[in-house]
Amino acid sequence: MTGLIIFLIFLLLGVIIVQIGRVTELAAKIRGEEEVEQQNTDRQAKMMMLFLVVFLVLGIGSAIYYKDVMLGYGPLVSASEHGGDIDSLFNWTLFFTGVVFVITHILLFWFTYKYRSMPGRKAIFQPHNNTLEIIWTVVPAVVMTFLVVNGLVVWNDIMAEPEGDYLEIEATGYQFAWDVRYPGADNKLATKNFRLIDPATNPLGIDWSDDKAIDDVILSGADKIVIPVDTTVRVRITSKDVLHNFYLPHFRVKMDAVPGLPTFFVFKPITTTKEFRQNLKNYPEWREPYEPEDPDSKERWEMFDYELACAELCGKSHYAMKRIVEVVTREEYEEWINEKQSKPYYLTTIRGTENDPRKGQLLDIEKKMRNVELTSEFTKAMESESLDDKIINLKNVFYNTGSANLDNKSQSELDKLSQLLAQFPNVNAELRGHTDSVGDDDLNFSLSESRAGNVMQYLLNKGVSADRLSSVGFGETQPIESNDSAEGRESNRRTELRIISNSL
Ligand SMILES: [Cu+2]
Repeated sequence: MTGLIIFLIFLLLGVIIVQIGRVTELAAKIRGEEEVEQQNTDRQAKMMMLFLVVFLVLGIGSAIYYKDVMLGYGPLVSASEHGGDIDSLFNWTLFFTGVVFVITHILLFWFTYKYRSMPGRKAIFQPHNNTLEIIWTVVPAVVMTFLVVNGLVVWNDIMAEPEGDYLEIEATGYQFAWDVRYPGADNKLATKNFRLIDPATNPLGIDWSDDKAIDDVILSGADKIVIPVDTTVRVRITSKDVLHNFYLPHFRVKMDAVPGLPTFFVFKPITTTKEFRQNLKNYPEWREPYEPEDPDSKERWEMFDYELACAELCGKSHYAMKRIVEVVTREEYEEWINEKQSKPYYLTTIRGTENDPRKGQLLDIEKKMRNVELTSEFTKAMESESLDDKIINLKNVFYNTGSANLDNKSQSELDKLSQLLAQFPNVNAELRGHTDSVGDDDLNFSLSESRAGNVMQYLLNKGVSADRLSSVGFGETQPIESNDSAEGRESNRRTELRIISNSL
């Protein structure tokens, strides 16, 4: 309906213009061409002047009126360290081009008015003027040099490789999301190779044989990027399909994500999301309800978030690449990243699969994680009354196949266990061996017995006193899973520690 009305309005306007033209033509015939021509020229010259005034007043007025919604003005000050420099570049450029724009437009329209055609007035023909040529070459050259040199200085400053400590993360754009990678405890990102890309198991093409890959955190299709305040952040920016652009408007960060050509941007956030919201609160327009229809709506400042936007038209769902960027204190960041680092991508998705180059090894990070887990299982077993809790499955105790000899990999778990036993000298414990159902029952029974015995011997050698420990073998009599599958049998072949008494 609105479309139809707009169409009719334009149609009417067209008709009116045509009609005015006809009337003017008729009037010209009646009054004589020249006189009408002169009247037209006068009218148009005055209209030009009116246009100039309205245009300048509206243009400059709206810029001032809306300045608080523009980056760099009002509440939208830069949230990064270098952002102020970029804002100042913009302001210098705006100043020079603005001044020139206003002056040239006043002159342009004023001249069309002042030098409009008049009876008896003749234009001067001026083929060349050296002074004028020099002025309009030198002035722009000086201004341009100032702007370009200033821009280069700022650019080199911003694009310099960071000195000292920094956090490096990686953003990989694709239609239509971002995969974000954080380094693990080593603070280093693993190398990638596009030949290793596999949509199902390795969407980023990470080289799993690189030890730096073990603890990398991958947020696939990340809905949020969290970064610590007052920390230099270097973002590696890449793309897997078409051109994207990594744009953080509030931080004045903007860089193309180019397939096959890694780019980067270094910046330092200086305002946390919470601080930024508090600042917005000082502006009345930000205190309006976020959902005007909803009486319980929060105010706009409360809903504010920094955003990551793709600033390159990359396809039909280009808009869907918008993400939240949260700047938090260092403590909050530590908490967040520790939680993510507790389940790195490699350990949760690649470990033990055919793509795992470290099959059969026990990794340092796994030992560390197991030590933490074992400690908590051990303390729980001491405090709990339930028999289930009192029995701890010694997950990382392994034997050579078909023999009772301990595999070297078991060392870490058993050393931790002996430490715990030393730390809690009132705890007595029983070691319990189990096998799967394959093979002769009696042999399994004696195998389980000697395996438990070997574990006990290891602990005794570590200095645990003999009167605190005992060992027993159960053979295949106590399966915890079905013996029909290989995984089930693997779970059934196990050694346990049962806390017997905690005579405090
Ligand atoms: Cu995009």
